[in-house]
Amino acid sequence: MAKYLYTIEEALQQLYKDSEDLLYFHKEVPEISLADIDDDFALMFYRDFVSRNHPVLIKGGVEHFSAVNKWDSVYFRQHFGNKSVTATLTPNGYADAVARYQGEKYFFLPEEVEMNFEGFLDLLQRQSSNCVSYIQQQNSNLTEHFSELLADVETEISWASKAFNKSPDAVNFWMGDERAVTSMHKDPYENIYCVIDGHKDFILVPPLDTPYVPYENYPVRKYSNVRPDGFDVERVPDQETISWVAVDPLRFDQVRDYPDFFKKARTFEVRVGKGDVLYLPSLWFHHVRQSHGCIAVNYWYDIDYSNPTFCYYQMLSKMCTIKNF
Ligand SMILES: O=C(O)CCC(=O)C(=O)O
Repeated sequence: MAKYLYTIEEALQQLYKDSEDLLYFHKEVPEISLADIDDDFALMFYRDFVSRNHPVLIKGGVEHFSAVNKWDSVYFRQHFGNKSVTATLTPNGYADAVARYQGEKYFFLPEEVEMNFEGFLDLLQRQSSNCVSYIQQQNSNLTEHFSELLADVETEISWASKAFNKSPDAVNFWMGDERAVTSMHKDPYENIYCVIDGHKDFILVPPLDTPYVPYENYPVRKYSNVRPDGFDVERVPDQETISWVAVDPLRFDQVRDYPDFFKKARTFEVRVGKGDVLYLPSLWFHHVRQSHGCIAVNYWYDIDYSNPTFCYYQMLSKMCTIKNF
């Protein structure tokens, strides 16, 4: 059997040092402006960000969408009040997230409820305690269910489609309560995230810091019958447990449980404002908060599986998987 000269820990230290010196020395998400978007932008975007798997904030990147001047609660109520939408409901704002219930930790899925847009906007406005609503389906709901709104945005982002050499797999519409938080996770998608109204606050952690992002196995449950005075909890058929990120980057009371995350994982905080675009590269961990009634549209482009970066991160994930006894 081959004898390796270095331990996994030594190799990970080398990775940390090199990425600190070469990749993440700016410690922040670079910002460019709409003025930089010319005919050559796709090439520049690919060269400077996609090929480096590095996020970038494009200020005013979708300012030209008519949605930016049109979409808000009043507009939706006037024009699409009767339109059927699928909203998710939770008692605490945490959908697809870990929460304590009767003394145990579970991974909770939200309740999904079909209602008309007006009903959703009423819920949003009322902000009842123990009932947090969010339109957050990631099934290309904008193209599949809100096609009336497509004329106010674009079906794809031309410079991104050119750089990725494909069209998006999904275009998603988001609108929600400021209490609705998306817990830390990663996706196998190149994400072009556009804020139409309000703002979103992202906390990002690069995939190179996978060694410091703890995962645990949780039993899965689903909220049901969420209402101001309570909620029910259901088992989910065919889904007993899930492995999910155990840490919440805002919960400093978790420092003792997950010291490596708070000491070593590099976090990049970025606010995406009205009309701005965030390029969130595939496999970056992200945690997301929002202003009340924030509206966003994001374009998910499938990851390039033939790129060595994907294989490399797969290997890193395997190396860092710890056996739980
Ligand atoms: O906007 C959010 O709440 C979450 C966005 C997200 O997780 C994504 O686009 O992958």
